[in-house]
Amino acid sequence: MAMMARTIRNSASRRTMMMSRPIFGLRSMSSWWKNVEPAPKDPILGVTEAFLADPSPDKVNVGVGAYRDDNGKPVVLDCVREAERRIAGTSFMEYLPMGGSVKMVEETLKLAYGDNSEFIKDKRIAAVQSLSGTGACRLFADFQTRFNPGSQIYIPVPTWSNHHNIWRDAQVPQKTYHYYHPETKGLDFKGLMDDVKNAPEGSFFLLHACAHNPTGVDPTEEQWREISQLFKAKNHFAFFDMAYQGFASGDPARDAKSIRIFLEDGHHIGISQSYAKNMGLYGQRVGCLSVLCENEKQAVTVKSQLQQLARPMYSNPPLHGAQIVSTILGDPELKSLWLKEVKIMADRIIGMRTTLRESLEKLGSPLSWEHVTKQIGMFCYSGLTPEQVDRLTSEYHIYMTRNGRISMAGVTTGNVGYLANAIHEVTKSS
Ligand code: KET
Repeated sequence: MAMMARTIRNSASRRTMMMSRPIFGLRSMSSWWKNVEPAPKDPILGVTEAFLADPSPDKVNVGVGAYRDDNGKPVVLDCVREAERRIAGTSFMEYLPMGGSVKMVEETLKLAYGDNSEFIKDKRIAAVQSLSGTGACRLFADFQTRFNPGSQIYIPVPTWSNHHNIWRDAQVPQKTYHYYHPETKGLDFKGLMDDVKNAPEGSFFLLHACAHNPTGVDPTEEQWREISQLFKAKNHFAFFDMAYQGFASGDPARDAKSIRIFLEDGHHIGISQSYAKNMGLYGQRVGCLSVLCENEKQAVTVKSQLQQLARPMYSNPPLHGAQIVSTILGDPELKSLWLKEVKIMADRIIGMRTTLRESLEKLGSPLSWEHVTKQIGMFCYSGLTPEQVDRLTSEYHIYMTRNGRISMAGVTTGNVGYLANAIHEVTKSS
């Protein structure tokens, strides 16, 4: 009895003690995230946020690279609708393997390496389904840092802003190489070649396979050959980000030319592929990371490590988008419908480039807008300054990234005149 009383008294006094030192507990609970500062707005996706928040009926979004039809509406391709109809009956909800859909990956490799690629036949490619192009780049960056610790990545100036975030978060130090020449609004080929030459032997380089983002400037076939030769001489590793296959020429096979040149020259390359743009599967997050290896044995080993990286991050990739892709590419009829639809998207953009340039010229702009039609792919690197972009947004409700990049995929017959007029107004005195 006495012992029980003592126990009660003890636990009561312990409770009082805990209550009398709450400051420690409370303070730590309320200050878990005290040191967290607000993250800076993303230079691309932040533009979409600002656009959505603007109530103006005149507003135009030429920020993010997402294709719109001529009415400014997002597009679901007919081949995708048909693939979804075919999949609907199957209702398959199982996990995919860590490396994703084998069928989707097989078809995806053919697009990059070629239908009759000897590397595919010889099983020399380690490849996994990725969380779209971003996920493929990130998985590669993590692979690079794990198996080549201390190595750097050479990134073009300028580039897609997220490249910097991706390799930063993977703890890979970044170097840059010359790419764009602001005066000629074309490729700085000499600067690029010098940087490739001066980089330490065996460096990693990030290359845009086609339709360079944000400049819309690609090397010619001849220049790619020279770049490839110099990479060979320097023993550099080429990692190709191919987010816009089909958007440069309208033909995915032609757009893979840079990659095919490197393959012919015997490079062991890496490739990030994405179906966000060329199949309009933005939100499905379906893509592929591949690494060409010395032989089948090495490819099996490398793939096992890529899967090992994926497992603790997201375990395995999503299923539905992969099913759409493999249904389309695995059926000759659907595949040719897809190729037609890619060409329609690319051609609409090319048409809008001509109309935008002509509209600016008709308005009597004192500047040259030749680069609008010379550049290729989804973007026009307009040459507008950040201040001019700010004026476009505040005075005309036109939203684009502050580096002056116009997503031509958001330009339509309905808004091109308004856009040209606004650009003319903010540039005519410069
Ligand atoms: N690489 C490049 C060069 C690229 O422009 C993008 C997307 C991606 C990869 C990644 O796409 P994903 O959706 O992960 O397959 N660029 C557009 C969208 C974005 O910024 O996320 C853009 O530049 O607007």
